[in-house]
Amino acid sequence: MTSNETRLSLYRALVRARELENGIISFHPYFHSAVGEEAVVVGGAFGLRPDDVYIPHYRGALAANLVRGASMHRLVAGVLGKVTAYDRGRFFSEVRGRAEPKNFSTMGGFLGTTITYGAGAALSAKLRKTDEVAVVVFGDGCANKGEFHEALNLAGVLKLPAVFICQNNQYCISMSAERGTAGRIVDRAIGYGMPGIQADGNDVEAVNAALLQAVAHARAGKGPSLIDALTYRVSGHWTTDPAAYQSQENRRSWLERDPILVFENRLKAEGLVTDDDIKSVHEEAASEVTAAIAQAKSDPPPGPEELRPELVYAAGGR
Ligand SMILES: Cc1ncc(C[n+]2csc(CCOP(=O)(O)OP(=O)(O)O)c2C)c(N)n1
Ligand SMILES: [Mg+2]
Repeated sequence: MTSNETRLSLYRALVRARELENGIISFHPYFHSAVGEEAVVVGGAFGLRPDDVYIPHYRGALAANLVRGASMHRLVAGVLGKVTAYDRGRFFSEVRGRAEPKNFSTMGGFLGTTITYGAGAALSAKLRKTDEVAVVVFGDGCANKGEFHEALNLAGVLKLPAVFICQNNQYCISMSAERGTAGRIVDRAIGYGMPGIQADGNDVEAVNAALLQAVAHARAGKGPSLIDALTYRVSGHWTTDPAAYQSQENRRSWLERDPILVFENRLKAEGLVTDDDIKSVHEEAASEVTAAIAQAKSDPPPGPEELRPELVYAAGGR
């Protein structure tokens, strides 16, 4: 049974993720926003041990970094390509940056490949005879690539301590799941001999419960799991995409089940928070974001000395 204290920190993590997403959206024309999908991002990372490996989906990577303990300022500096970023501003992108030198993979632009990194990290944990778990999050579009099948087959055969989480927002750029995805992603778990969990991707507690169940399974040496966290991309593929190819009605109905509203309504109904508490959690997170953006904007860009490879490796960058 999760304590109310833990549930409230999960709530704060969810709001912090939303405020950070909104902060980046306010100035970034090509941000691949995870607004509306934070329950998968936060619920899929919350409660892991520091020595567990976490490999993010590119959409939501910043928020996942926060959950893993990264500095908000340094993450925003990464988006702006400033020298104070985790990678010292060498590759500016919204999805770079890491919490610590260990156990948080950065992203490449070649999607799908990270699913195999998840199997690889889990194989490493097993070969080193640890009880570490590797968690990898990827989109529904990525789940239709060869790497998904290779990674799940390997993990299934070798009973690797991996948790595969599909951030299923039902879109792959402009292609809807009806056009691009055969069957239900969760059902693919059977083919690879692992449990499949269908989670409500707009309910952070449901996603987190699925994560913790899958992690316990993996830690006990029972092998991998696949979590299909069903949500919806309520924004364009990136900030300035009007997403005219989406049905407005569909979008509206998912917006009514916004993950923040879902959790706030539950916490209020249980008497755990008041409207005033909610307001102050949002205000606190929003002012943290404003300060992080202001600080990162005034930071310097990397100088030519950053081109020296030995500095890059010393900084833990690539
Ligand atoms: C190997 C590869 N193919 C194509 C792309 C172009 N691309 C960028 S984002 C994206 C959509 C991915 O869809 P999904 O996995 O569902 O993630 P989402 O954007 O919905 O979060 C594509 C196809 C890419 N980056 N890498
Ligand atoms: Mg998608």
